[in-house]
Amino acid sequence: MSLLSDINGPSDIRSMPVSRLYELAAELRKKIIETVSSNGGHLAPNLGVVELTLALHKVFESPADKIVWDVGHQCYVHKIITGRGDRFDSLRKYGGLSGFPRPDESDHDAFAAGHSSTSISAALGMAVARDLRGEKYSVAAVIGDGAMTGGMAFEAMNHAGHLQKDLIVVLNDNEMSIAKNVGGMARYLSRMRTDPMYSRGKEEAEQLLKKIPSIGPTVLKAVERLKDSLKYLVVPGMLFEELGFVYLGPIDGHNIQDMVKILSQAKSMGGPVLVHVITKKGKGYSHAEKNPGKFHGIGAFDIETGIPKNKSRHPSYTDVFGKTMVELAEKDRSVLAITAAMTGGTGLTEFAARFPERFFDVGIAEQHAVTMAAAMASKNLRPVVAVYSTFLQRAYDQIIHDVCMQKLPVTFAIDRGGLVGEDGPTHHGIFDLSYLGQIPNILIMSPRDENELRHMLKTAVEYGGPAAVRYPRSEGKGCQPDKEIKSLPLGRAEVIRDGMDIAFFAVGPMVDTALSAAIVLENQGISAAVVNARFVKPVDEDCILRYVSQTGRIITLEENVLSGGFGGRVTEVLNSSGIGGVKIITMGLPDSFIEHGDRNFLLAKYGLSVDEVIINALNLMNLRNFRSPRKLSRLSGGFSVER
Ligand SMILES: Cc1ncc(C[n+]2csc(CCOP(=O)(O)OP(=O)(O)O)c2C)c(N)n1
Repeated sequence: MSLLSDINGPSDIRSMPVSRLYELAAELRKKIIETVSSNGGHLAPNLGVVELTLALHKVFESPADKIVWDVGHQCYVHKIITGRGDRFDSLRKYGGLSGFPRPDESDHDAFAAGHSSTSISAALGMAVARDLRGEKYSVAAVIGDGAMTGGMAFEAMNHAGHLQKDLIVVLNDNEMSIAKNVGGMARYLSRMRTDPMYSRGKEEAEQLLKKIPSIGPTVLKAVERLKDSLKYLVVPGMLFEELGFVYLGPIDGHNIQDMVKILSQAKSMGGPVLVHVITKKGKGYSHAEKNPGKFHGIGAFDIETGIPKNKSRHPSYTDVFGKTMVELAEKDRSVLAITAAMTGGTGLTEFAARFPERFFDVGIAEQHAVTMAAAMASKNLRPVVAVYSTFLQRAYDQIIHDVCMQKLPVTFAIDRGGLVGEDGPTHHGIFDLSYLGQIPNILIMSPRDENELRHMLKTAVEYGGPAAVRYPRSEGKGCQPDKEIKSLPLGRAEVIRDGMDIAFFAVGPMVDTALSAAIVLENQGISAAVVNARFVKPVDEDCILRYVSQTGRIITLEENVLSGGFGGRVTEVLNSSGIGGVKIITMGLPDSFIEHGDRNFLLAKYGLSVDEVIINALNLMNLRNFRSPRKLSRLSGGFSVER
């Protein structure tokens, strides 16, 4: 009989003896491995926090007490034991459980997340609200050592130490971000784990704690005394103490008894307390333990061998970016690569190995990455900041204030532009064309295939000012790479096919959607031009105006929110041209956060499909008799969605 089937909520965890919780931990690991092996997801981070999550739920009474997960990618155990176990097989699927905490999914998800280093700020905000409203509950933030490298975490620690609110920060230290963690904080934590001086300090602290009969203010006083007596030499966590936290740890994050003890102490102490917990990323699944980076976030895989199930046929845009960076760096010694803790994810592994002195992993610190790149560029280097679209949002002011205002030659290689699929709203890269498009001095490009990505990268690096190349999370088309990487003519679109009745202006992968629609329309006797925009900023005004006068009908397509996007820019060109009577439809994503689900499904759902382009074209031409989706689907062979 499985223990898990009897868990209906966290009160069942609280009433279970600790010895049985270990059996439950084994069942949880099995369930998580099975589900992620078929749905994909964050495996290694979740396997590492099984015991920690059980201990947290034994000590804190969720949802009255608030557990705030940082990034939130490690919340699977929490989801299963807070009443969502029966739906866990729907994880990351359209309409199913999200892979991240979502208060609209459950009261037990105290705060939404997906981006790193927000948990301490969020927990502090809750603690302040609790006290102002005269309420009583505990607030605990759970943050990884990787997320601790993010500036926001330090800002929040600094402020929390100042406010002295009752607040617990659980530092889940597994020595890993996605890959090996970087920097002084990582070194500091590692010293606490291994340095005998620190261990001795810890033992002495434990002895002292044991001698104290009751917990509460007495403990605080004792810890204060201990801190004074051992001074800076042997008190572990002195950095946190200086910030105004009481430091407890380090403790074994796979030992539930110890954690329950320390977390209970932390809960009753008052003031800000940091509990330092040591865990093993990927714990309990040998492939993930051996290779926690690969199993950090993974698609479907075979449990036995650990090998991914879905082999891609062609190199991804990310792969092609990585190779091109190596090619560019071979020829130009001023080319540098910068990543914020995403070396593998952004395709820079080979670059890092080939050019270690020109490669910088800054930790989860996008803002710092961008300003540092600006300064490097000001000193005649050509930094390329490789970053996912969604995480670049963090560095908006740095792009404006440090890069664009000074017209510095920083290249932004923006991966995961557009819908990313199963990771959902926190990870879709659907705002970048808008948020970058508003900034003066920046060049924005988006390739229609991986070959064009190569040319755009060279164009960006040689441009001499701020430039962005935005590409999707997908495999490439397998096109034959051109022998030479060449610079593209600035601000010029590419006419892929001419047409007399209507013109499609499309960005990035949407060019192929437009092309498929044009072929279907041709069979119906409609002549549609297809233009690959290439440049989202500046748009090719001449080309737009040429097709306006040739066809009088324009459809724009982009995988970005419509608000402030490419279509808006084309409309502005038309408005300021003074040409009247032009029929235009702008196709893009709505003004809303898009849920998680299969990327192609979402594209179809939100109307970025061949069928929808055809319908819009026919509408513009007043030919409404083709409106039947079924008929269209037959014509286009496309992915049709009931609406
Ligand atoms: C602002 C931001 N940048 C990058 C990421 C991508 N990311 C997700 S998890 C992660 C590593 C987190 O490491 P850690 O906090 O130690 O958690 P662990 O996975 O080791 O448990 C990174 C870089 C992110 N979520 N948010």
